[in-house]
Amino acid sequence: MEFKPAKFCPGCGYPIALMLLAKAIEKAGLSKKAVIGLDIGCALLAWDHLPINTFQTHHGRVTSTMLGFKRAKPDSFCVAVTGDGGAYAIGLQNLLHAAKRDEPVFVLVINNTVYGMTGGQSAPTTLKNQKTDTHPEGNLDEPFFGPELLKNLVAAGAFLARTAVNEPKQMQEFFERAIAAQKAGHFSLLEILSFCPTNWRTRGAETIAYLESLKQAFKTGEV
Ligand SMILES: Cc1ncc(C[n+]2csc(CCOP(=O)(O)OP(=O)(O)O)c2C)c(N)n1
Ligand code: SF4
Ligand SMILES: [Mg+2]
Repeated sequence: MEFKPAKFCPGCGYPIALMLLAKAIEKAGLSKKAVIGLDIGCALLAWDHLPINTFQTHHGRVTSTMLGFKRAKPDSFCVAVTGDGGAYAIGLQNLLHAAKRDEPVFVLVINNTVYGMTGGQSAPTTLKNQKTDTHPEGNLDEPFFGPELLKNLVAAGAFLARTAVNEPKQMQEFFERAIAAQKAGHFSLLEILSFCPTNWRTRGAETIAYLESLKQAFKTGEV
């Protein structure tokens, strides 16, 4: 499996998650049937990174675009890749209804706790007291827990989970679970806590420590 050079910042978590996603798709024999939608945000930097067909969609509209594709081509494997802002702010309405209707799409949320592409503004996932460009004295709100919010909406058979880019085994297992959910006709959402050293203004080990600190607030595992 060949990947074109990534356009992400050095140390970004996106290419780690995307590489494991592509490998899980290949392992499941779905490389030809898979279609990946990329929301606006740093997800769009993956447009020619993977040897898998991709769509570029509008900000917050990747879930609805990919569920439309799935309805048109039911034998495809549809993935909607989005940032936390795209999923839980501008795209929340689309996401809630797709989950409630048990649409057979896989939503992959890369949660870096900020609006990464636009310069590190606060997002719904920004932690209380976290300093961002728009909250230099610290965010005032509690963060938003996407998979937990969907829990009471989804049908039996849907898959909801959270992991982190430095948990490759769990990521691999959850990709397999999400693929199985779509094969069985169900919705799935996996949130991956991900490095954004550019906007966190961290370097090296500091970046890993910051991701580890996020796990205190955002519990990993199946929801
Ligand atoms: C309708 C619309 N509103 C705002 C924007 C500007 N915009 C582009 S990316 C982005 C935020 C992306 O944040 P997130 O979804 O968390 O993705 P990340 O870049 O962090 O991976 C915003 C607000 C846009 N492109 N379209
Ligand atoms: S801004 Fe953050 S999320 Fe975007 S490419 Fe750079 S490190 Fe990755
Ligand atoms: Mg983000």
